[in-house]
Amino acid sequence: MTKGALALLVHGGTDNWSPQRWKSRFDDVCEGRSVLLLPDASFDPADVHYAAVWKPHPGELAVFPNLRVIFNLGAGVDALMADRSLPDVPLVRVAVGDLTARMTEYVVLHVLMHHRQEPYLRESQREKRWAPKSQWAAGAISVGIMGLGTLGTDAADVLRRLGFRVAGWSRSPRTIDGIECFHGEAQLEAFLRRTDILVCLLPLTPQTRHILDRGLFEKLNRTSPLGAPVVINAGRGGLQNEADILQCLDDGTLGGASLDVYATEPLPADSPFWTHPKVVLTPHNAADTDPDEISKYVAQQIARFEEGGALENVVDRKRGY
Ligand code: NDP
Ligand code: OXD
Repeated sequence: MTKGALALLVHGGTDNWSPQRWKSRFDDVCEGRSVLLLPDASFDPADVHYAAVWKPHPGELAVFPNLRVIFNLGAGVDALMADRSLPDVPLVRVAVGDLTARMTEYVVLHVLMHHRQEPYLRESQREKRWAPKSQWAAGAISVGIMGLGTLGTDAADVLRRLGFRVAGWSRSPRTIDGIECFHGEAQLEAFLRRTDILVCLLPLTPQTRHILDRGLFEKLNRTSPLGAPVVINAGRGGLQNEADILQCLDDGTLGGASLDVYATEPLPADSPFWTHPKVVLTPHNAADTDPDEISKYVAQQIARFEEGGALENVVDRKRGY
């Protein structure tokens, strides 16, 4: 019996997202199954049983009458959830050790960068200024992580082991060794009041859109050795009110920001973020998806599913993540 085809739809991203590269990885791991690289492949839509996608255009997935599973090739599914014509089949997202480790590297790098006053030290170097500032222990800094899911939990654990006082905020109650856990809107303010460095690893949903705004920044702690609080957003650009971030950096409500994601990507050339002295900017590559790892992850899930096993990391469409 011929195996149902897998349609591959990849739009945009770093060179890691080269569609040809994904096609060759999927060809390697999908033995006996045709892998159709869209939009160029010629095919009968009825043959497609699986779709592996990154940022498909709205409506692109609605054309397959026999689709069984959609695999998102990244962790965040906001682009898919915005597609009103998305077929009503299980939607699987990425939650694998490789991606998690990359995000933890990003979070630890940026927390340490602000904690160790790197922006100031690099500026001193450029100006040939020998001007050490007093240094403090990690234990003097409270890091607060919004989103205690796959990514937030791992980053929290590594930061805790580095000596930071770590708390996290989630939708439902969580218990994690050594991490102060807060949840729900009722506990958000208490979480913010104790936070010096805020890390955002939330998914973008109707509930979280623009959550990072002036009202939230004003509740962060201002009495740490850092002086003003710092925000690090590697979730999604839609989580942040960008005008508020800029104003809060300029009036001192925030002391610095590390941003990996933006309302518009690629970030427009005239965005003030590019040149703002208090912004450490990266181009949405905090944690890139690795085609080798993820093609294997998808192929294994399909094999298990076809043997009657359960799919892992299925998105709850009602929650939106
Ligand atoms: P998970 O689904 O595992 O975790 C999401 C966390 O956010 C959970 O703890 C969840 O709470 C919490 N959450 C969701 N909605 C709310 C809410 N309304 N209020 C409070 N907490 C909420 O996701 P991941 O950790 O795998 O990924 C998080 C996000 O990171 C992705 O959605 C994606 O946008 C982004 N990402 C960015 C990358 C980059 O390179 N910049 C790379 C990969 C991912 P609960 O535990 O109760 O469910
Ligand atoms: C993801 C991403 O969601 O790369 O995986 O942003």
